[in-house]
Amino acid sequence: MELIRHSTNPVLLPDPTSTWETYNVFNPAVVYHQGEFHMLYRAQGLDWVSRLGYAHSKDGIHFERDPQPVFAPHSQYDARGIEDPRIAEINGVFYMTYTAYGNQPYPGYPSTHLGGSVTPMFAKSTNLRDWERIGPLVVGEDNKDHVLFPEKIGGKFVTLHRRPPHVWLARSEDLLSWPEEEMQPIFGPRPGNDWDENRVGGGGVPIKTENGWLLIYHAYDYDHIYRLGVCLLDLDDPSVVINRPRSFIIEPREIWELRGDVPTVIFAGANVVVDGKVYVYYGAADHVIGLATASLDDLVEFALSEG
Ligand code: BMA
Repeated sequence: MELIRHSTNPVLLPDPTSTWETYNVFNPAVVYHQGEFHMLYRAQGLDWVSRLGYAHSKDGIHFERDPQPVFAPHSQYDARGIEDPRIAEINGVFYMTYTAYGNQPYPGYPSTHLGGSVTPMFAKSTNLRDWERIGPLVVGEDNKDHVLFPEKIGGKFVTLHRRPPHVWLARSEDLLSWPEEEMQPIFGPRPGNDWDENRVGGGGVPIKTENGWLLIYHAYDYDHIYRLGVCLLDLDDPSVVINRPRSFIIEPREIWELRGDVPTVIFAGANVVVDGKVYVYYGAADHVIGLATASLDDLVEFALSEG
């Protein structure tokens, strides 16, 4: 099966009259709350630093944006940008996972070609506009694509994260301490399976279903084409992968997915379910935001299949 693109795409474009979202808007988090879709999206402007903008919508298609970003860098460890948010609501509090891109590596941080650092971070909010930083998952290693489950499991917060090239799971009592003994790899690239044979990373907040946690994840191949796929994780122990179909659910095809700031990228951190329909919002070519949907039943049926 494939996700169906909405006819009014892309749903969000850069704003050339702005200084902070001039060039790219992409990789959003979206939550559905009190009858509205709320989007926190990554924006790059004249200085190429990523900040998060806020937009909201009644129909999930036409979004109204705030004039200024709601979350911006504040230290040397995120000076180059706040990237790729995902938002889970747990007991009325919104928890955001995001990647802090710093201009200074932590001591011992593996050197990158750009000389900075990435840190998987947590923040929280009760109104989706004012965010308070909680702290990191880990520091000093290449780790991103972390996304919280929308409820505690076995009494603990559970997050997916990515130690290349695998998706890992981690557990915490309080979101502050993430013991290494509670971390484990749960799935990786599949050698020989063309579209997800190089790297994988978690997508939006896992969706709870009778058949398990439905996870939409991204992967790229040796041509650096980013696609989305699904898998099902055990409800009580999400480190157990119940099933993972062979094929993807969407790949770059439209011109705005094929060409942008980084070509051939579909990268999603948002999969909201409203009235049985899954709304997948994704960054396309690191330049604009697209929307594609599927019925939850169809996605689960596919997730249970060989695919
Ligand atoms: C990943 C992330 C995303 C980005 C993607 C494609 O590593 O950094 O922010 O969308 O690369 O460029």
